[in-house]
Amino acid sequence: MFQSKALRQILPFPLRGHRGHGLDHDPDHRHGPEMDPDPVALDGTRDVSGYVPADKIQVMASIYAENDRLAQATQDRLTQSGILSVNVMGAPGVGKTSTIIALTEHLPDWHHYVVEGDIESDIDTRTLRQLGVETLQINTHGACHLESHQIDQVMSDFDFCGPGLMLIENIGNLVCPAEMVIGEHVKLLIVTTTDGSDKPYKYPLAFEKADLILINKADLLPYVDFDRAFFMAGVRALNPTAPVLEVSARNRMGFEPVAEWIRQRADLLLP
Ligand SMILES: Nc1nc2c(ncn2[C@@H]2O[C@H](COP(=O)(O)OP(=O)(O)OP(=O)(O)O)[C@@H](O)[C@H]2O)c(=O)[nH]1
Ligand SMILES: [Mg+2]
Repeated sequence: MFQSKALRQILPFPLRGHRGHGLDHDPDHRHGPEMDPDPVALDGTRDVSGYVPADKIQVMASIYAENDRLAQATQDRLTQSGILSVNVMGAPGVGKTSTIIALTEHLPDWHHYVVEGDIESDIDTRTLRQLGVETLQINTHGACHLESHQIDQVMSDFDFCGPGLMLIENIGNLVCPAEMVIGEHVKLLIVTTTDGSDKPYKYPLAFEKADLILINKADLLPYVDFDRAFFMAGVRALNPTAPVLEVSARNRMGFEPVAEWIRQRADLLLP
């Protein structure tokens, strides 16, 4: 069953949610401590997410507190430098790097600073550097999301030469990156027409937390069965306000309103 009442209300059929990311309670809740100790649901399906004993709650809380403190310090430093930071999230291959390239082209008067997060390799970093974009690489060697201490470490390696835009490509993953703040002003979530319109229902936290949602690969809409109405019903049940825009990063289509939204955010959040 869905933890989110809003999703339960709009669905005509029962689906199973991720218990570790309940949306009806503490919005900062992460893995573990609040889970139902009985892993067997009424419909007979088994929750294998694991129950964490109460004596571990304190340890989890302190880990996230330190992450959040460092993230706030990074955000403050970027704000003072006039740099808007964007946490670019989405599943592998949705077009995060392609979108970053499109955004640098659509905001040509800004300085661009990119952090590339990957489990392994520097393929995307090399692509961006070849285009002249200042890019630093973080490899997590297994971890499914970036953390704020990693951003804090690369901040001093940037040669900040003025106000601008910092784009942080998180690890390709629609689950874990949504749980962590890493110093961003804005969470940008990218999904694609090719991945199906059921993603808000299956991965609700990312949609709930997003400030801006892009549906990429819009050029492929004629060839896939992406159901806009079903997708939007799920998004709006979780997130009533985030703009949802269709783009094609490959064809550089639809990015004018995205760039304008980013300009407005910078006007709002930066001195
Ligand atoms: N048709 C189409 N293909 C796209 C579009 N955007 C990206 N692609 C293709 O999708 C593939 C993945 O794009 P990337 O930008 O590397 O995606 P990513 O999310 O950065 O991938 P990872 O870093 O591996 O998680 C590439 O082959 C792109 O050319 C689009 O708008 N339309
Ligand atoms: Mg990439």
